[in-house]
Amino acid sequence: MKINSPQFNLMQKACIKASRVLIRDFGEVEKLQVSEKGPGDFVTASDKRVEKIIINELEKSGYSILSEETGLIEGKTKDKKWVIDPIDGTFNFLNGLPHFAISIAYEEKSEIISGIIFDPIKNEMFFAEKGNGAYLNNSRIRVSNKSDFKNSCLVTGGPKVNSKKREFIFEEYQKISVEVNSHVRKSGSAALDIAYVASGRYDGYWHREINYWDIAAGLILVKESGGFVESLNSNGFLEKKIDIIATNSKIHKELRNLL
Ligand code: LIP
Repeated sequence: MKINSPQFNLMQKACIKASRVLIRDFGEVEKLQVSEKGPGDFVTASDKRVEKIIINELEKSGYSILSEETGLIEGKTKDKKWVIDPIDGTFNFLNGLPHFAISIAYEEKSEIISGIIFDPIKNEMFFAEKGNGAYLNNSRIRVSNKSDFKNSCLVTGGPKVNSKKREFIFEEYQKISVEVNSHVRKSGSAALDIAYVASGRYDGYWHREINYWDIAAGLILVKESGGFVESLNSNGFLEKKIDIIATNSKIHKELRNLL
């Protein structure tokens, strides 16, 4: 592994520590599926538990922290920030589906410098750092080489139940599905969707109204693996709800033109 910065080492330590609890809690969720009350409250508590472990580790740095459950914690060092999603794919987790991840990114002056997306069940750690490449566990990763848009494998997510753009998002999904012979997937974890684009498993990803913490670590993964990622919003990635497209570069234009 070629990444050894202090920020990366701290993120990785926090991630591994939190993943032990996450794996244990997932075992519990599977048992709760069959109970009368169901796993709802337990999952909410687990999300918070995992977040606390990560924050406790990362706050040693003095940087600011933006996390899904807690929001923004101002640090002493204002232009350095951790962006955390303790469980990305919460609904999968709740349903006992083994497809979710811990996502942590390190941001400096509004730019993501490094990131980790860890799927603890499959034991797959995707990580990248600016200028130092992207990796899955011990191997270097690259985006796919496909340029034939009609045969590309795409992934998306949403819309949220309360989205004002719900109809539009469904129509867009249908329009794009037709163009790629129905090869559009919905996995329920945005972080893993982007990590899979970075590792060549998917050729492209788009998502309307996604939160920054869901995709922050993915941004550097796609860039460092040779892909192309952009926000469709006028405020770029500073928007509260981001419209994102991330591809292997080769099919970018075709997908972009449909959005
Ligand atoms: C979820 C995403 C999912 C997306 C949802 C949501 P959470 O994140 O990863 O793919 O469609 O809008 O944001 O809530 O599980 O961290």
